[in-house]
Amino acid sequence: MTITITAFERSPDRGRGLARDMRVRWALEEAGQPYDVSLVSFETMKQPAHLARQPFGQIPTYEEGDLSLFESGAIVLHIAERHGGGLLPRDANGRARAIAWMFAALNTVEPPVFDHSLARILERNEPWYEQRLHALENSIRKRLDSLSTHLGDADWLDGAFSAGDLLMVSVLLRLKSSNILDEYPNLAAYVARAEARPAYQRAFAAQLAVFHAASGG
Ligand SMILES: N[C@@H](CCC(=O)N[C@@H](CS)C(=O)NCC(=O)O)C(=O)O
Repeated sequence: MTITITAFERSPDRGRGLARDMRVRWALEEAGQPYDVSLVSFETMKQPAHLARQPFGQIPTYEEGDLSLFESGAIVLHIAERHGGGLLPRDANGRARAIAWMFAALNTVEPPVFDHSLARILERNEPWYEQRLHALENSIRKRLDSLSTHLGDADWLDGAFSAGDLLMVSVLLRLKSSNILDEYPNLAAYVARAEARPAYQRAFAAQLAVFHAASGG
């Protein structure tokens, strides 16, 4: 059954792989599932046809037969459950823990990381920018301190690579353009380890090709 996802026609991140279609592409590559991509403009995303798939007018969405999904975390979980790819452990407890890490990535780590990237883009000229940035960096450090302690010398968060790692790394990648990640050598190595995965590289190349095509080069 054909899988179709949506992604930005022209990603604001200029092909750096930070838009949330990247995590879905990556999960599909891990699971060895071919997929089509429907590219949407910001304008199209707010039209009824897209809102019927994604009530908040965002990307990514996922369609497979009569299933239509939104929310990148839910999509990655669906791919892991239906298509495997080793994204969830076979044993029930390991699987529950991997799902807990998926939630931790999206619910505990992503909020301050995302606010930080947004502030760097949208709030740069505000008089309180430096204070806000400092506060956001401290919120991020609080999370990274704990994450770094948990990871220790391990390769992945809980045994073998899982959808929990996929989402956690997808979130941490947003920090690459700041220096915060470098304060945590084990987390920087964790991100690099994930980026070296062939599935990640295929997904990254695919989204970059879209950006190059849209930019005429
Ligand atoms: N929680 C949603 C967030 C989706 C989201 O923020 N998508 C961004 C791209 S990464 C978007 O479509 N932004 C455009 C907009 O909100 O108008 C998910 O994980 O899928």
